[in-house]
Amino acid sequence: MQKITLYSLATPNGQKISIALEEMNLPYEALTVNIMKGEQFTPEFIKVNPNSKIPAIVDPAGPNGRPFCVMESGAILVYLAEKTGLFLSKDPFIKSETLQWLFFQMGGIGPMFGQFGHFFKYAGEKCTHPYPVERYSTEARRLLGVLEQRLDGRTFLVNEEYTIADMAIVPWVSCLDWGYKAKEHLRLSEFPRVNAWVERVLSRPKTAAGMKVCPFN
Ligand SMILES: N[C@@H](CCC(=O)N[C@@H](CS)C(=O)NCC(=O)O)C(=O)O
Repeated sequence: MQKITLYSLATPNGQKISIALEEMNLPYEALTVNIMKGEQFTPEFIKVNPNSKIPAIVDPAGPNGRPFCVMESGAILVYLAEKTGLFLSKDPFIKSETLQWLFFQMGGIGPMFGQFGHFFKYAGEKCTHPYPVERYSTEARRLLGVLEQRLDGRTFLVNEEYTIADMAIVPWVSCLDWGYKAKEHLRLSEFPRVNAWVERVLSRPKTAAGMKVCPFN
């Protein structure tokens, strides 16, 4: 099988895709796009992702047998799952539940945690008003509460099956601690089922390997 090219950086959105490539045993070549240096705006990368964001992939053997570019991490996860037949069940019930939690990440966890991280960790000098941190902390904790509830009696987000929904959400939740250093601020210990699920998911060797692809130097 020809190698997929992954354009990424070890941010939560990037990690989702390297986790999936590892877990699906797909051959790939990872190219780091340093978004701090503006490499997402080069003409070469814009041909792959017109939105200038990581992650993106090029599959040399796309749906019509020709090279195919895929942007948007949620769409990439679905594409890879359908290509391999892994981590997205064909059973309509399980498939819908997986997509619901994947979209919950794409529309909720990602944007809200991302804004939280921006104001909590990075924008301190530019914005001294407490409102953004308050707003996004409250929303981040609310979303963690939804996950805590969902994980009551479940091993993974969709019952006993490890799916692309877990792959999408775990990098964002773990980033609250290792990336944003917000463990105390968000009182993460109040979400024991979420913490146990993060540990369970990150103890999978391939998922752990995927977390380390395209590191920040
Ligand atoms: N909705 C997009 C979001 C991707 C995204 O925001 N990527 C960030 C890194 S985590 C990025 O490339 N930022 C560069 C920039 O905004 O210029 C996805 O899920 O793929």
